[in-house]
Amino acid sequence: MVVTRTASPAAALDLDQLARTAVRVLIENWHGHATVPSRRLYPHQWSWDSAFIALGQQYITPQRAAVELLSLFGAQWADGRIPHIAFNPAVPDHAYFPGPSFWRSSQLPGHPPIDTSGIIQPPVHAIAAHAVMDRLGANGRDFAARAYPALVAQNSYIRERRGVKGLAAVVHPWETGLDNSPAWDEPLHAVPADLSLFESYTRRDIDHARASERPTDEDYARYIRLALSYRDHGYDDDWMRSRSEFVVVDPGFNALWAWSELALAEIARALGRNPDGHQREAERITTELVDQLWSTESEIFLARDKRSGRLLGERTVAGLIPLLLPKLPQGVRDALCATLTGPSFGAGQLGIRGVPSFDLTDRRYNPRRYWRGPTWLNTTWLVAEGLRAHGADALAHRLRDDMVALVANAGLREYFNPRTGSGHGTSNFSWSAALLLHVLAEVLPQAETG
Ligand code: 2M8
Repeated sequence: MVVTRTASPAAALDLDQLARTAVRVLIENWHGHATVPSRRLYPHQWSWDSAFIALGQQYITPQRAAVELLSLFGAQWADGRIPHIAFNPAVPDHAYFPGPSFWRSSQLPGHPPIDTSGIIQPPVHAIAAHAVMDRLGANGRDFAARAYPALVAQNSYIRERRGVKGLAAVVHPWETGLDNSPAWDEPLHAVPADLSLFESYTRRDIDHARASERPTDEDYARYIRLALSYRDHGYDDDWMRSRSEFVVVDPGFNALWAWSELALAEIARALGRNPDGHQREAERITTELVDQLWSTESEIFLARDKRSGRLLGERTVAGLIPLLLPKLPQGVRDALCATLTGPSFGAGQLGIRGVPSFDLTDRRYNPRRYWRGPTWLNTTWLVAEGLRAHGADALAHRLRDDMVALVANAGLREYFNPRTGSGHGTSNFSWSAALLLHVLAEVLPQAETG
């Protein structure tokens, strides 16, 4: 990709150099059919990462972006779930924990041809598939014809196997993608933290990232316990929905499910199919989100703990993601924009870069610890897309400029301090590279590929 203009004359950033660095990271992290989020910390294919990554790969070659998505769909289970990790058989089991020997997917009847985890992640894949289909031009239809059935099966799984009162439940914090969010503290802390699990299992994440920027051992023990219980009940969703120690209805996950139905409507249309069912489904989920998860008092969407039935009070970036939905009532949309730009998130305000993952005014806000405060490029991009869907273009532009400035200042890090802009977590992180390319292509209309 060659980008020849600066985003802002004052900043005089070398955008061409930034784009070339991002391309290099995506090429280095590519393993022949898929891209690892990070070579050492996350050495396999992750589900929602691959969707964000495909949005950037399309500027290298759209064919590569198509392969990225199709290889993930190759790991889809017979019940339609797209697992959160597709393991690379060339990588040793101990390189990442929990690895293939923990999840034991190959012992299940009708298992996919490669080892996978058994939990899911937010369904952003249809959005990426729609973009890639368009980018492929004349070959887009063939790609869409292969992707569409996988995407429909993914959403059917979510509706039928994870449905709770018309919305979808997640049964593990990792399924939300915002693994360590303070929103999960209350339900997660009800799960016993059995540290003796570390006699049998070894964390690998803290070999590659600072422990102070990762979840605590207590929370990791809870993650292991929940995953073991799902595995040992044969990944049975009926059991999990009714009996798991963690069942949560997350506004981010559900908003992305609805948004993906809108993308599916576009793909269906391109394939000459009737898009109405997808459109109706998106509207239905939007209505349920507003009815069940909107908090008039907090002016943000909140997660609900299915076990207690209560809304969880934490204001996180997941509660802003429903901005993506075009049929949001105007009052909700306006209140959400006020929350986004107010003291809790400070978006667009002097001294704040991007959208912090957690409420700046909460005593648990931590600008360096994984999902407990830092700005991430994927969630910032999603909020910017939401603003654009509602015509708030100036703030959407500002958030995209923030993404570029964060990378220009700190590199392609996993996450960033919203106030100082310092980079944290792993380096050469694939979705940061991919979304940077995507934003540069959007911001700079004359961006060329080559
Ligand atoms: C993080 O999650 C993984 C577990 O899935 C981990 O901490 O080991 C999260 O940031 C998640 O959203 C992301 O998909 C994954 C890979 O980038 O890393």
